[in-house]
Amino acid sequence: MTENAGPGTAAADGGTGAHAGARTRTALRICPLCEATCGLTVTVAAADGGGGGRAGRERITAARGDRDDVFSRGYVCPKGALFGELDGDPHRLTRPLVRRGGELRETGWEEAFAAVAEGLGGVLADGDPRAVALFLGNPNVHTVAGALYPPLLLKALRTPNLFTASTLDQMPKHVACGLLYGDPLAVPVPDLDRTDHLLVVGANPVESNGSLCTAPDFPGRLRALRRRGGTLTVVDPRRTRTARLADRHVAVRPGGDALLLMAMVQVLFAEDLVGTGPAGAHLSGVADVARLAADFAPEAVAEACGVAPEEIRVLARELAAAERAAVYGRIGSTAVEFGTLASWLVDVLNALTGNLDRPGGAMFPLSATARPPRPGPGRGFATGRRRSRVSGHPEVKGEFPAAALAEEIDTPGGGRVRALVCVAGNPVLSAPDGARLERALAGLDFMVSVDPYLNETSRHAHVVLPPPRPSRSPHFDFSFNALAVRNQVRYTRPAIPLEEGERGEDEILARLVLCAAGAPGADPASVDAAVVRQTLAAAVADPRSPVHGRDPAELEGLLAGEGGAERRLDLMLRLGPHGDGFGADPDGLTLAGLLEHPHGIDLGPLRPRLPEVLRTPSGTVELCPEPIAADVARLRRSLADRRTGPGGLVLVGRRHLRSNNSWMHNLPGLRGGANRCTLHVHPDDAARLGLADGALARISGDGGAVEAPVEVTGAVRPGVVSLPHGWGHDRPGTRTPVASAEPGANVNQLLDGRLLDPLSGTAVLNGFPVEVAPADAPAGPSGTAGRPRVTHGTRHPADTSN
Ligand SMILES: Nc1nc2c(c(=O)[nH]1)N[C@H]1C(S)=C(S)[C@@H](COP(=O)(O)OP(=O)(O)OC[C@H]3O[C@@H](n4cnc5c(=O)[nH]c(N)nc54)[C@H](O)[C@@H]3O)O[C@H]1N2
Ligand SMILES: Nc1nc2c(c(=O)[nH]1)N[C@H]1C(S)=C(S)[C@@H](COP(=O)(O)OP(=O)(O)OC[C@H]3O[C@@H](n4cnc5c(=O)[nH]c(N)nc54)[C@H](O)[C@@H]3O)O[C@H]1N2
Ligand code: SF4
Ligand SMILES: [Mo]
Repeated sequence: MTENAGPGTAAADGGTGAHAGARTRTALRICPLCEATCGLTVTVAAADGGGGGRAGRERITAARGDRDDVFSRGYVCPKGALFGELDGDPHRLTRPLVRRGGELRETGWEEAFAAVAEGLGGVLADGDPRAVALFLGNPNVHTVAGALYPPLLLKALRTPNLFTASTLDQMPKHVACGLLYGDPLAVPVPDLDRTDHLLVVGANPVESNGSLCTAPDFPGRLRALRRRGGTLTVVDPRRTRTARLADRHVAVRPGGDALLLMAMVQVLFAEDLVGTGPAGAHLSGVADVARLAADFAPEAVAEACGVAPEEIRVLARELAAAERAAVYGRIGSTAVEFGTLASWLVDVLNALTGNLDRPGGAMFPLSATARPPRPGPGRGFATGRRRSRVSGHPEVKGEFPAAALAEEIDTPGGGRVRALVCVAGNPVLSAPDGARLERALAGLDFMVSVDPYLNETSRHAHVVLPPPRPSRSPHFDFSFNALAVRNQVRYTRPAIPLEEGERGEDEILARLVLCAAGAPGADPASVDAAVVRQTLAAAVADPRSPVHGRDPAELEGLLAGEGGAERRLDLMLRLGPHGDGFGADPDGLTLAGLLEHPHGIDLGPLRPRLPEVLRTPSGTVELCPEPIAADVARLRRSLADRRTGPGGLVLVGRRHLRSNNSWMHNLPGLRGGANRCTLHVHPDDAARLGLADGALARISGDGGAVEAPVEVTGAVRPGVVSLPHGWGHDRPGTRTPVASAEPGANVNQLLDGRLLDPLSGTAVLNGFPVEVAPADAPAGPSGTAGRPRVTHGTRHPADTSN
């Protein structure tokens, strides 16, 4: 039996895309490329086309949607369809790189881990754990290893210096949910398939395929909503593809959402439209919210948020009138100046209109690997248990702002970060002021990157450890099942076994854990074994656990799975809310049972979960938490004091369907067309500023300046320009030639890292002030002279480092 043989996985296939006569088979693989988690059927062929079929030579020649997948039902997007190209990218690293004499050279794994043990060990030997920082990038939420090992790595490093992509993304939502529900991971999602009215705030799921809301074929689900007579409203300063599907598009002024949503709350109270519904019994602080919102009548906010008072009233009335409605916010509501307030208001609106925790509203999914709920009051959620060394940023969910990583490295003094472990991250492009971060990285005593590419960030590492191609990794959605619009569980084993000379990312990360723990020579399996033993010891001691009082050694013996990661998955499934409890519920989930269902197991529609999700001290949904109420003063100030650049311009980002953050620009099949790094400018602004379509514009911000071709389009609101992120592939020393051939500009160079949402430490990546001028024009009177000038195509100081 091949590794992932199962019904429908081992059949010979027509040989789509394979050489004539080549032996092919199909396999199942959940797509790891975005949060939609579509099931794919991939065609696997021997690369040499011969009959040898040596496992090490296999490759993916085609991918299509798995029609039998219980959740995605055959859906696939252009990225998923190109899974084979992505998987087979010849520029992926296949062997570790170690820096010797200033140059990164391919080595064997033992030599690479020895270099990590030495480099990391050298810094750790000084006895100050603060000297090592950990950066975790986005793909960690898309891999099994990224879910299972980073917490252990952090623990072994004992460092307070954790930085992740969350503070470039959704941290405001975690803070809002932490304060509201007592658990930052209790994030309600719109019950997409049953709602009658969806209000989308700052999300473009038709391009992004959805985020903090896992829903394969999000666009199809939006169309279905409209077909069943429901309505879709989109709040976005750009007329996006999602906005074009909508009944109503509200072109809010960037950063104005908190004002807009606050005014909607004011209208609900003023017009007596509040009706908290079934969740009402669990809410506290409703009257306090009314008091907070009182100053924010539509007339008071209209100018600042750019939405007419009457339109704000209509938005509130429609939300209140809908039988079942949900408000859903994403990047445009989080990575903004008032991200936590806006994220909080999204849930407040759901609660006040009776839509929190009811079918068709905003609901809490229940993942199969969730820890069993603990009813009753909890300890609540707080931030600021410690402060970052340089700027004194409060810790949030154990993290400091990604925007502060550079200063923690380049600012002298005790506790300075001297070594970095970077797992699946490219902060040089994804975080503010990459030029400064690059200079900082170049000065580290030691850096290790776990990354399949030699890119803008990993090029600074002393050791690069490449994970295998996704076809050779297993897939389970530890994160996204907890954000899915339907409860379901799916697991796919690697479609192709590891080649000789490859290491699974589980093994790579387990060995990093051992290096961090000062035991580099220990068996990586011991890392998983320790977790299993600790988890079982806690479970048998817990009176609420189905295994209370049982013998942990016996339970350990019952675990199935090939390797430590699978055994841990089995353990989590069996102790999870749908699990078999090691026999307590013979029909419950186990890994073995799940493997018998290669297309997944549907666990039904979302169900109301209040109050079991609550961990607040009061045991209620605390609708008006103190830190939020305090931040409203800042919101009030913004009514008078709007932040724009000299020409009245602010910049927002955008995503393209055939891209993903910084790391898919090296695939020819995903390049070109509209997926380009151009500056969208409204025709009025273009005329005013003398910007011709296709001409190069110079964009300046607090962190520097970049150049990009202008695309004049009515799709952006006047006063708003848009530049996508993840570009700027013009550094030397990378090994992504396709990306480098058309590098684009790094939008985050416009930021200096100081502009943050204070409650969450999240960088303001949308709605920040910029100045735009034709690239050949001299700097305007307001001038950017004296500021660092980093334009694409120009070598920065750090570029001389290798
Ligand atoms: N201006 C602006 N900036 C933004 C955003 C924005 O909207 N505007 N969006 C922000 C958001 S939402 C996010 S999530 C961040 C993302 O920030 P990052 O996570 O730092 O950036 P990515 O581009 O996702 O880089 C992921 C890295 O992981 C590597 N990788 C890919 N697959 C794997 C794998 O299987 N294993 C390992 N170990 N590595 C892998 C890639 O090669 C790449 O180096 O960017 C943020 N930056
Ligand atoms: N194809 C593709 N898919 C992706 C990604 C990708 O890079 N490409 N990245 C993945 C990641 S890491 C994430 S986090 C998700 C993000 O998922 P989404 O948030 O759905 O993605 P975006 O396309 O960035 O949508 C954000 C929208 O907010 C708008 N916006 C900007 N500022 C404001 C504002 O102040 N107010 C309002 N109301 N709107 C504003 C922007 O115009 C944009 O249309 O996508 C994921 N999926
Ligand atoms: S929407 Fe596309 S990229 Fe996202 S999981 Fe599905 S196939 Fe993959
Ligand atoms: Mo993200």
